[in-house]
Amino acid sequence: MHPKTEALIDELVNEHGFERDYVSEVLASAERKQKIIDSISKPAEFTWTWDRYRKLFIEDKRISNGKLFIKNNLQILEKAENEFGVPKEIITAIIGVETRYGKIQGSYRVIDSLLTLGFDYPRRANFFRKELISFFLLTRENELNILDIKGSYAGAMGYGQFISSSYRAYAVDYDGDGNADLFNSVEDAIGSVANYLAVHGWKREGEIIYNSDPNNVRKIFKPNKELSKFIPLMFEEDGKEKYFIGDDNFIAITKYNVSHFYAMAVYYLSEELKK
Ligand SMILES: [Ca+2]
Repeated sequence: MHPKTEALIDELVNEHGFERDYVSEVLASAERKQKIIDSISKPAEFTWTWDRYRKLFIEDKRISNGKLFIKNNLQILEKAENEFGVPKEIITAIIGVETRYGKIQGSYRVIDSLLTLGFDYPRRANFFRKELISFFLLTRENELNILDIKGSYAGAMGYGQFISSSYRAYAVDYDGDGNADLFNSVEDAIGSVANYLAVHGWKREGEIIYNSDPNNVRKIFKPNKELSKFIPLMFEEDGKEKYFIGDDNFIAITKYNVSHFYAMAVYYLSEELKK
């Protein structure tokens, strides 16, 4: 048994009311996997160039499937757009970048990922240990079999790849069956992505990025304090340096995934989906 198992079992039993036998069995069935540590240690966001990253996400198939996704889910996307102020192309682009519109939701058992990272990935062990506890709570609340649920190597789940704490906090039932199911209900996924962005600062009719050049960046950043939350961005694209200012809604996308590449890819894809 891993030396950290005992304390985790105690916490789940004493603070969250789980049966000791259940927790012990689940943790004994979970497998620690080196591949999970290896994957999280070299994410594309930090080791790839922007050109490589961009070409992975902004390509014909993802664009055409995104347009099809909008066509097939237009009514629910418009409902979410009206309610949360997040354009249908942005909701679609996030689901497209995360899982190719729900097709690739991840092949790791979430219990394995969270146990591995919560116990044996010191840099972010506290974070993943908390997610592991949230995962126990989530599966209890939603009556899911904790050993069956699959997701990414980092424990992200469903169409929009929500981690457990986000699932519990921001998932909404958008098809009216009384249950927020981000694995099987595209309606729930659409509502939940929009809700997540709205809660994290998305502004209705707001801007995502401005094109800029180095001189403009300096001008914008000079004395105006109100603008200090904006992010200056430089991307090397096809051998050229391109300058942007990330506005409120760019920042909101980075709350979904902290990478600037990620937010920019979502933005680019959303623009393609409008064409
Ligand atoms: Ca539902």
